[in-house]
Formats: sequence, structure tokens, C-alpha cells
Amino acid sequence: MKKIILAGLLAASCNAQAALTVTDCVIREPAPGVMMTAAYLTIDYTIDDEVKALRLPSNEAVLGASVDELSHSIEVHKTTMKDGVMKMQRLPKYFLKEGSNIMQKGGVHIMIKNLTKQPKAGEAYPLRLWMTYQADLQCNAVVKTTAELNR
Ligand SMILES: [Cu+2]
Repeated sequence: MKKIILAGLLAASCNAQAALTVTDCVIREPAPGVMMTAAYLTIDYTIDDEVKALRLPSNEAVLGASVDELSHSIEVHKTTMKDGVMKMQRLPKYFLKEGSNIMQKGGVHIMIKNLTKQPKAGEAYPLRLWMTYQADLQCNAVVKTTAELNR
């Protein structure tokens, strides 16, 4: 309920620059037969007077994500290296710092598991990011091949 009130407060002022914006929203095309993939994006977080006025107890954080057309099993992951072995760990909360927060391969990313459909390069799917305090963020995630993403 608290979240709805805060979202209402944010929506109340018009023409203010958004405190949270999502760009470069992409999904990696999975290899044939592979039923999992990842999504990458950038969240810009501006702590403006309006955000300060909310007196949030902590920085804004991503709690999870959904791409309903592709999966019902999505987690925010963090990649770590331990003794030369790459491991992925679930992040229950991804705290945003002020400025650019880049979710990318080898770092924090959105893991899309148990694909109900294989996304193909060139397609696009609505992706929703669940935020702790402010309204959920949405972007249109474009599916790109690994080669395109490495460019
Ligand atoms: Cu992962």
C-alpha cells in the first residue's frame, strides 16, 4: 500500500524528469533447444529533490522482473568469480546507485529460466522491473544474437 502512495506522489508532479529510466533493454537469443537466457539493460537513477522528499529508508532497489510472454521463472543474478570459476548468485535486492546502473553479461543480469517460448532475434517483448518504492519500470526488450550483443 505504501508503494502505491509513493508512486502517486511521483506521478502528481508533471513535466519533472523521471528519476528512473531504462535504456538498452535487450534479451540474448538462446541457442536452439536451450530453455534459458538473460536480459540486459541500463537503469539511470537520478536522486532529485522529488526523490529526496520521499525520504526513502534506502536507495531504490530492483526486486525482480517479469517477461510474461517468455517465462514465469525470472531472477536477478550477480556473476562472481571464485578461484577462477564463474558462478551466478541470486540477488534478492539489487540496490541502485545514483547514475547509471548497467546490467550486463558477467555482472548483474536478469536470468530468464524455463522459457515457455524461444525468443528469436528481431523480436521484442515487454519487460517489467519490480521496484521497491517507486512504480515498476517497463521497457521493450529487443532480442539480439550473441554476435550482435558483442559488437
Ligand atoms: Cu544468471
